[in-house]
Amino acid sequence: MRKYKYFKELTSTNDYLKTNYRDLPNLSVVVAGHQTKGRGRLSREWLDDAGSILLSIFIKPKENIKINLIPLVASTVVHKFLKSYCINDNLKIKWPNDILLNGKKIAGILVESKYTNSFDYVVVGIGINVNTECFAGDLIPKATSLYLSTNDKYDLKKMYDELIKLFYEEYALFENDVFRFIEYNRKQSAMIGEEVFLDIDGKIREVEVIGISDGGELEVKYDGEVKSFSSGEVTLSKNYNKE
Ligand code: BT5
Repeated sequence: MRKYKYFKELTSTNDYLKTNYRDLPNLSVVVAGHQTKGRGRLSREWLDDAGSILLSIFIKPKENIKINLIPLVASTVVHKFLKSYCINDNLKIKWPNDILLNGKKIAGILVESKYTNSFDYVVVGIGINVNTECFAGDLIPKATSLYLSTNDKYDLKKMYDELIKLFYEEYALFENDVFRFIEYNRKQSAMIGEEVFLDIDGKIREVEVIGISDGGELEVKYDGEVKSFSSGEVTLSKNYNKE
């Protein structure tokens, strides 16, 4: 069984690792019962309750690692993990960091890194709605949980152990073979072949998603041209004005 540091409450598990990474061994994991400032990308909020999985993993990457592909490893892990709990449901990866269950968001991933002369850290944060019974406000139509989908409640501690074990296994594979993760993301993508709205520097454009590049970028077609975007650059949605 894997060891992790548990806190009843943190501002954010990602922030904890970003502050303390100097004192921690590679692949350290931190788990929180609740986050007071849980974050998504671009300063968005990540909300939780007592039924949420909230964890972050600290990676001190080896020299030759393709950092840009780590989000694809994380989405592969979370997708595989959840698939074992809802075999018959429609579970898809929305590039780069959302997992959608029957079209609604069940998990989000936030990968952050710091580079000085080499990478000081990559922090992979994962939030999964497990036993959450209901959502509030604008999350009602777009968020879901395992409980809401399967009507079962789950043992979070057991799930943390499984998820961390799976992450370690897949990350070890990634160090030798990145391509399987690109392929997995292509196969499980909710977006490839879809017309979606892309927020590019504050401008909304309707584009067709063509694929995911070997560098982990999203390839889209608009104005008759194919362009690639990295995860930091764009937000995409199936409906205008929604994330
Ligand atoms: C994400 O950002 O989806 C990444 C979320 C990562 C959360 C984990 S929890 C552990 C670690 N510590 C942190 O502080 N963060 C990580 P993004 O794609 O920007 O999506 C954020 C948006 O998702 C929000 O603006 C809401 O619309 C929506 N949202 C917030 N909480 C949600 C929830 N519990 N379930 C589904 N959607 C949610």
